[in-house]
Amino acid sequence: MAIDDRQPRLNRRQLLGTTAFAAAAGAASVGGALTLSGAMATPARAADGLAYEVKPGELDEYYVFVSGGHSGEIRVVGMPSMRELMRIPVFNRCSATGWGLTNESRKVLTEGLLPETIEFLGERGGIYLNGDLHHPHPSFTDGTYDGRYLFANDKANTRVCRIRLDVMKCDKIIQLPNQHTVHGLRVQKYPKTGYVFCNGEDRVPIPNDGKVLDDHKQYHAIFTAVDGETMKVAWQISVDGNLDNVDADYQGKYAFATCYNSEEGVTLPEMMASEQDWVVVFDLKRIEEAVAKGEFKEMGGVPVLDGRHGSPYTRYIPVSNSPHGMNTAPDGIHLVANGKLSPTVTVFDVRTFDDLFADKIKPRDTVVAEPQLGLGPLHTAYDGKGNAYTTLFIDSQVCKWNIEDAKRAYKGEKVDPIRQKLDVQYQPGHNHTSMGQTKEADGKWLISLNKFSKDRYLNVGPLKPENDQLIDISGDQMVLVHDNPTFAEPHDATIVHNSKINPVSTWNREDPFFADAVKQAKADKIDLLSDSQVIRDGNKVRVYMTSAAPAFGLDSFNVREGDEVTVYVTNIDDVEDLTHGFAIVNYGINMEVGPQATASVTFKADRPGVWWYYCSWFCHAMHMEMKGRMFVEPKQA
Ligand code: RUQ
Ligand code: CUA
Repeated sequence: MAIDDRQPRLNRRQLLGTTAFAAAAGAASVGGALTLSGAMATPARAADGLAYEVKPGELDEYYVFVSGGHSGEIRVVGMPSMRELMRIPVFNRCSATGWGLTNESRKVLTEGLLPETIEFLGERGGIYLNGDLHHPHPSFTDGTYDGRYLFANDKANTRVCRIRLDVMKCDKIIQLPNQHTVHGLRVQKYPKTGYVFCNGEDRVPIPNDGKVLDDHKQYHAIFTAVDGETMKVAWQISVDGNLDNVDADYQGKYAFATCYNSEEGVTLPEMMASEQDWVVVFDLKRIEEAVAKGEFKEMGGVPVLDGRHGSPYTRYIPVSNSPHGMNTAPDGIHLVANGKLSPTVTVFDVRTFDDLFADKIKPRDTVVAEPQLGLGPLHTAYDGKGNAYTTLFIDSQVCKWNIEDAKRAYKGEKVDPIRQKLDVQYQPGHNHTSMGQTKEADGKWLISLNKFSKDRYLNVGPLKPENDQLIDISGDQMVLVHDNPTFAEPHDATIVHNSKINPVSTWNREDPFFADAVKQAKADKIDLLSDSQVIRDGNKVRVYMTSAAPAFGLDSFNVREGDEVTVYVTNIDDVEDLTHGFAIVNYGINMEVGPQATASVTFKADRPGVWWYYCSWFCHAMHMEMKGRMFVEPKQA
């Protein structure tokens, strides 16, 4: 159905009449409801709204770290311009930077894999080619971002990564044992990160070696705490149900996760059978004490506790069927579990959790509000002024509501907590406010990460982009100011004030990222900053060369067919933004070599002949001339 934006459109509610009918339509066919959920006339921008145009040469006020979804990467976006500033390859391979090809990146991609995965990937090139990155979250100190690291999950291959924010490169990836997928990921906010909390979504037998197959009573879901400093698993705990999203408090005492499939079924009807699922709360101190006292089973080389019903380490709080997002408010008190299949969100007061664990109150006594917001609440963001913003997936709206009013209504007062509903285009998942996941929420901006863009952009074929929208929340009313297409696909994002992040412009020669290359050069008595030389070591050949615009240290080098060749390129330019690349024609090789960095790549010289190598970054007026030849001498017959 073609939509003509110049024609006034029917509001879906006017068309469908009742919410119940809309619910039925939404449940029966999201796609059907979608075509009707067009934008109402975009409200004029409030006269006192925030400036969102960032003029040429001006800098954005915020960094946004946006999940690249099943592209496997992180994207760094400036806000409010929403310009994409950089991509950080993580779980994917990257043709531009050589991520997945260079020795430095392959070390990151392989050193944290489980032994059985290394075996499994043996004939598959040794690395996973895909990842599904959902939740990027920066490290905290004292309830706010400290600019050290960004952590994220790979749902597809059960991995957790760490990105160094000083160089904006991934420096660690680990794969979690016992667990099957990592979905929700959040970090400890206080006193610091600390733990990275990883929700195991799917339930499988442990060990998952084929002895148990269809007997799903023997499946387990696992919650993992990774130590963000060492990137090692600190502990794991088994739970009932499938874990979805997670968050942590501002006190450093609890983590909490939404669970669906309390039925522990394996088919859709089984998973949806019961009216209620739950939020599971983890008592971090009790878990740490138990680990310290050795009260765990070691499985897959890590301590695993039993956190299922009746465990001293967990409490299960019933909420409506299939809750999704879990979001801690910047006030340090309230947490919201988002209903997804229920039109409600459930608000907890974290101060009640001590009594809950002391068994002085019942699980539902922790609930202080449960406002009904609309259809398909998925995630909630906050402005630090007492208001919450919840995405309504089925309604294609953001609902702004007031936490105190929701609490009063829960107590029976006649107040409506809902402040405004704004149409977004379309089907929002996550949403985020500026600094809103810290105690420094500033209430200026909201982004709505929408799963569908439909008619918002020029048609690019059957696969449409997703749509990130920027909303000014500084005034009483939310005002939509910008649309921004994104590629598969926006899940989650974190909005960080630019004062928190301080990246370097050139690499430090002592950087651990290429320490192996420096060590090897030292063993070969090579000074990487000045020497360009070929070292032969049996059929292993190490080619060292500098790169300084517009020339490599070697015009040519010789190897023999069948040699295992490692080329180390050191960019000795000490100039901001002077990156070189190193590509070998028809050998499938290209890599980034940043200013003052060393990068290396290893390959088999199995094609005799003349092979030009060239610089792939346009670095100089004579960039085209920055090249040389690799001579591969044929084997003597
Ligand atoms: S989840 S759309 Cu993967 Cu973050 Cu909610
Ligand atoms: Cu160096 Cu182009």
